[in-house]
Amino acid sequence: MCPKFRGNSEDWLDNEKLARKLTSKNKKKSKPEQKEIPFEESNALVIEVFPNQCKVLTDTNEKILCQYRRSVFQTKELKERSPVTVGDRVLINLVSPQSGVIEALSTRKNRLFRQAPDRGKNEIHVLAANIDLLAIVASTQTPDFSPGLVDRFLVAAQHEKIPTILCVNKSDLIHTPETRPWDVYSELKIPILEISAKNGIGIPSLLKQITGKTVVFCGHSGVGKTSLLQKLLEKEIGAIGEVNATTGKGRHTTTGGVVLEGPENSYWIDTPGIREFGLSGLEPHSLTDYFPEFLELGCTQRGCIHINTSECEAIGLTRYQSYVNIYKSL
Ligand SMILES: Nc1nc2c(ncn2[C@@H]2O[C@H](COP(=O)(O)OP(=O)(O)OP(=O)(O)O)[C@@H](O)[C@H]2O)c(=O)[nH]1
Ligand SMILES: [Mg+2]
Ligand SMILES: [Zn+2]
Repeated sequence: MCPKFRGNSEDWLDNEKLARKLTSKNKKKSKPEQKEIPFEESNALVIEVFPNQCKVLTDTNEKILCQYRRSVFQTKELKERSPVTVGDRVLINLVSPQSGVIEALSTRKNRLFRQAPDRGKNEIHVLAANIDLLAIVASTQTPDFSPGLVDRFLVAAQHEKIPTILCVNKSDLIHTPETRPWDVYSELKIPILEISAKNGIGIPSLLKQITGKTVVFCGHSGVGKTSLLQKLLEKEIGAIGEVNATTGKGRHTTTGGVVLEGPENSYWIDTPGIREFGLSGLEPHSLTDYFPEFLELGCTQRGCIHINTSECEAIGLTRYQSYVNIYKSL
């Protein structure tokens, strides 16, 4: 149940019509100031987000449903699809024992975002905020390993200086030590863990990397993000869906990001599988900075942007096609 608000209705996101009416009446009123507060003044962590409200975990360990106060969320240069995201720190006020209102948003240390699908160029979807580590989850097969998505996550994470690991799940399904399409990432010094939620391979090393941290698990649908978190936490946490037997693709079983509490102040975030990761807030000419293996090339030294030229030494590198695809999408 939504908490009932008895104050100024223009403050509320779920009452858009009334809000518009009231604001048009009071046009001369100055804009409310954005309330961004330092971390120390926040008292709760956003653990789940719904269209008009979110669930928070308070510092006194209670789970409370909260509504948003409109004035708290002035738009920034890039409009966000939702007022808060999982991992946000907020200041809440209780309206009743189970419900509250968000009074202010704490300044974020980082945010992992993509272009919001089906919205304008300037609208973004923030997958999570205040992240210590991004765990990009992929699978050896069903669905097939997808380097394009891994590269996009790497660029987005590097843009926000978020450390990253690559978890290649379903390692129980590969039996021969043939060359692996993820080998290129170990050359780039990205920690790779070949793991299996099914038989537990690699789970202890993964635990070592993520304990005590806020870690967001991202990747395509069906790669086993929820299965991994279930294995790590040794309890039921949410639905796990069979992949489609014909296409080998996941069925988008997890539908919203959720923060799960792990050992020793760990906060692990399960996210829904994504189809596309459109990069946002990036200049095409700066893209080479995100492909460290390009930097040493002679053509880079000569100012080459690695697009539409036969003199380019980047052609033939493993991630060249990824680079071109991302460049063109920008
Ligand atoms: N063989 C094998 N199957 C696995 C492994 N991990 C998960 N699966 C299976 O993969 C399918 C998808 O698992 P989920 O955990 O729902 O995948 P997800 O990444 O959370 O998917 P979305 O929520 O749709 O994004 C299920 O049938 C799991 O049983 C694994 O290590 N090995
Ligand atoms: Mg899932
Ligand atoms: Zn070049």
